[in-house]
Amino acid sequence: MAFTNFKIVTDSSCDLLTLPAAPFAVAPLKIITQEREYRDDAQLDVGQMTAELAAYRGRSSTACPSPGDWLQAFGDARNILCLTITSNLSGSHNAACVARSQYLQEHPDRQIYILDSLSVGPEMQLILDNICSNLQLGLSFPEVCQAAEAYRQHTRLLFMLSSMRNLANNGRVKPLAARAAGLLGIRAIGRASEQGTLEMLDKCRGEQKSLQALADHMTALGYQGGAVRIGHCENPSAAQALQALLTARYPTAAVTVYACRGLCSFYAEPGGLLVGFET
Ligand code: X90
Repeated sequence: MAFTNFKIVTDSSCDLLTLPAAPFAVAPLKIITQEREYRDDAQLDVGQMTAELAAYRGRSSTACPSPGDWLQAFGDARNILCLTITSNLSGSHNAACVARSQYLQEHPDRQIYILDSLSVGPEMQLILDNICSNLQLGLSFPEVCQAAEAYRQHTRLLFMLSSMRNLANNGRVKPLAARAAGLLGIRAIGRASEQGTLEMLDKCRGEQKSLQALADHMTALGYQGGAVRIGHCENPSAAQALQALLTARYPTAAVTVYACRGLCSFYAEPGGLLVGFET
């Protein structure tokens, strides 16, 4: 590594627990019911949480990391690149900015660059990958930050959801938009808008048609066969089917599939897919 004391810090909406290239820390979000609180960290049993939520009838919500949680994740690093979930759906980005002010008051010689992903999950992972490879190439701190800003202009996020109940109940989408996804057999397809909000694109009947539609929307948004990350909530078969579809259509496609962690599982709900890709 070209410089010491570099740290990548993010919140748990990125679905990652470790990162190979640099010191890494995650500020956890929380999933809250009237019965208990789930901390979205390495100790969380995501399968158990999903099962408990499926049987639960009360209210449930989420909470972003506090400035204190962010400060803890910053630790004692001199150069910090901090990537957050979209500031338009969560207070996480704002809390990170508050933590930065506090941190710089105590350590005026240090640097914290906060990058608003305007997205979530798999698109954040692509940005983190870009940061890691530029670190390995030996770019300087400002160069790595600038490259990540530029790279972010060439990544997108699509989703396919069987239910948008948790999104609607927590005010992240209008109830009317969420209604279609609640109907039996209907999948809602949408994307993260340029402003980092949820934007509906399509309603499809059946999984096969929905996956075709996802691939078509990717093409329409400028996908040309680059990197893709597919995060799923309890739906590895749909994620793999989309992976197969994409590699058949784009021989150069580099597609990886993973299971969402807590925050994304809560909002994507069982069956949901999140797709981050390069354009
Ligand atoms: O601060 C908090 O409590 C967290 C709130 C997060 C709300 C949105 C999470 C979305 C997770 C669901 C579908 C993708 C939507 C993409 C829009 C940017 C994933």
